[in-house]
Amino acid sequence: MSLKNFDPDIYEAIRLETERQEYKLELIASENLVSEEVIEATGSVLTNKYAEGYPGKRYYGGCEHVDTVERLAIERARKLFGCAHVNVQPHSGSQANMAVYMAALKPGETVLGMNLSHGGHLTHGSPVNFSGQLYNVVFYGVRKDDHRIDMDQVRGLARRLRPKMIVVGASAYPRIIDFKAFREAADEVGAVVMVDIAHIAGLVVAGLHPSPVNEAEFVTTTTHKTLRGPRSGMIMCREEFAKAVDKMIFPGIQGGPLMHVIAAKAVAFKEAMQPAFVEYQKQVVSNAKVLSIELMNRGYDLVSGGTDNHLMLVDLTKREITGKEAEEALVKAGITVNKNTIPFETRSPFVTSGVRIGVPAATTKGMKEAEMKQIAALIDRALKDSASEESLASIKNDVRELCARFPFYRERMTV
Ligand code: DSN
Repeated sequence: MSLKNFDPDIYEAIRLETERQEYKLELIASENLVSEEVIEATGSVLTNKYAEGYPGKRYYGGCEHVDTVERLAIERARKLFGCAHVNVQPHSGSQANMAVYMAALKPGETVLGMNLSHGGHLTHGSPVNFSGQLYNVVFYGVRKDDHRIDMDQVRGLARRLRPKMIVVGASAYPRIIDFKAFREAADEVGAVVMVDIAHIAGLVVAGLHPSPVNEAEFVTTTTHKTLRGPRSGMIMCREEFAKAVDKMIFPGIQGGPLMHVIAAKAVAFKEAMQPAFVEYQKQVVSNAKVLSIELMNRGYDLVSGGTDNHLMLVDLTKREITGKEAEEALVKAGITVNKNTIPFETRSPFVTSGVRIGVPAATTKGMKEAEMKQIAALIDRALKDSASEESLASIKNDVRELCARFPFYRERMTV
């Protein structure tokens, strides 16, 4: 029996979500659209298999084929990132980070992490997250004048507090991160470095952002953002930490690996090895640049005055609209973004003074510089006319027309 007949409610929700992804403009910086091949692997019978342990050393029989899958995923990831050891089992970025912390730190030890409201991440020490509850996390941030990471502050905190670990990486930072500078700051005080490249992993693979692999003991990532794989996580580390990391993922914090997702990661890594992937990432960077310039030309302030990567943060402080209102207006206009705190934020995280905009998904659909100019105009119209339901509905039609020119999951919609 098909899903459509057995469970029409779930079938319909999936169909509507496919339609949303097809006809709305996806500008959430952490999202992307995976290939049919990645979907096929994710939806495979590998979901049935228990494979606790690692290839060749499992706690269950019948693992010969999933061993092949996991070995390929590991081999491809090692080649792609040029790292010594890889664990492809983390179910998510959060679990990847948790495993590294628990492998390298004892509860209560001091860690430096980037302030969430300056662009950091929940798992880099936020008090509402396990990372902030288990460890003594002290935050560094960006400078007030140019919104670049304040390395003087990082060095100063490191010298004063002598942390065991410095966590590097961000979820809303539009500039290149200087991993070497963090390495030097850590070496001065004998700290280890963990870099979370979840947002920029695709750019790193394509050589469009420096790689932290030679600068950090640990590198973590999700696989579904610019890397364009299934929703999941991964850890890379130096050989000396391989055992500790593997033991912490399993049996430390996870049980059976999601072998269907590991297969999909392997497929995505193969895709990332193709020359077309580098071209895609170049287009991402170029699209972000054009969109940022077009927005600034329309009078919008961008945090740090622009972008070097796949995302930008619009600072709405001087406009009569909050991040929450902007998100709501844009969503009504068919443009999906998320409200976001900005550095030195004065509003609550539920309201915020910014919106984060990213181009990885739109670029995957084939949109280029010309479409970015169109998108800037659509965003501008929606923000200016946020109080008019009629205007927002008309922009939504224009967005639908734009998206209709870039079919991606069209065939799935007729299933
Ligand atoms: N929640 C992701 C993001 O949107 O950046 C990070 O985990």
